[in-house]
Amino acid sequence: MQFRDKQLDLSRPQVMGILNVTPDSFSDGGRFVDPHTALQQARKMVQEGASIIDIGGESTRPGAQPVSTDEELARVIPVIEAISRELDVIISIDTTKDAVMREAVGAGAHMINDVMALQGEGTLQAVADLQVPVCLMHMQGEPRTMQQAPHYEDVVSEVRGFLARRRQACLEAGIAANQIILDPGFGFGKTLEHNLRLFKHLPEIGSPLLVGVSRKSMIGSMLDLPVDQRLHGSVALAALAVWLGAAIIRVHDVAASVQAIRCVAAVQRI
Ligand code: PT1
Repeated sequence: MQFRDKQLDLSRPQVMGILNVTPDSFSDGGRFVDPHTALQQARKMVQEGASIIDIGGESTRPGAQPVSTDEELARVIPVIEAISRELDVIISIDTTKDAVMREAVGAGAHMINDVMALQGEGTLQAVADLQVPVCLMHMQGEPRTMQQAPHYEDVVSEVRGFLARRRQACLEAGIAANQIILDPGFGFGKTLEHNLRLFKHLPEIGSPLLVGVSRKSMIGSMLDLPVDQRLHGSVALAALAVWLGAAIIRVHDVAASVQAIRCVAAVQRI
């Protein structure tokens, strides 16, 4: 897949490193708000094997409160500028706002990661204008309330159907078919059973697929462990997602995930 001036081979699994520049993120909140600290963390993730850095200035974890456009821009733009200047890596902007999408690509971002799948005002047009790859994610509800009472008749077919409709909306807006990535949205308006059912049926969701389960509460529920002790569960599910065909794995712990994924990919390719 082409990401502006950079090419990424999605026939091999790729790791997206998470860089939260929010004071309230669920697992590493406030640690990388300063652009210099953020750049150091990005550099470490690139050295450990990440091919994409996903920068987010608005937390979307369960219960999170929205932030203003100005606040989000003030957090992410200096970090995008620094990484774009200093590192040879694909920069993803995790946002639901059209203004942030446009400014971020102007500052050097290569792709859009939207947990609202371009349903926000002006976002379909922004991505159509910018002509960069986009990740469309499924969510039931909105972050503040999405875990209150998630409900599906058939979670796999509903998530697959939603993503197929959002892909179609993208095509009709003028976004190229080969620039669209799909994501079932683990933990976004889903119970543990919904998350596990989606995971087991990952190959039916569509492709190429991005999977993000790193340190999430689904792992906490299965293992009865707090967020700072979910590394092993996260790495196990990253490896399994690759086995089930995921192209991009979104993680906090890049070194551990890259090692596990390389081993799975070696078995897969023989
Ligand atoms: C994701 C994702 C994301 N996750 C994409 N972008 C988050 N494309 C942010 C919990 O249950 O999976 N895909 N951007 C983080 N969101 C959550 C959701 C964090 C749930 C934690 C939980 O603990």
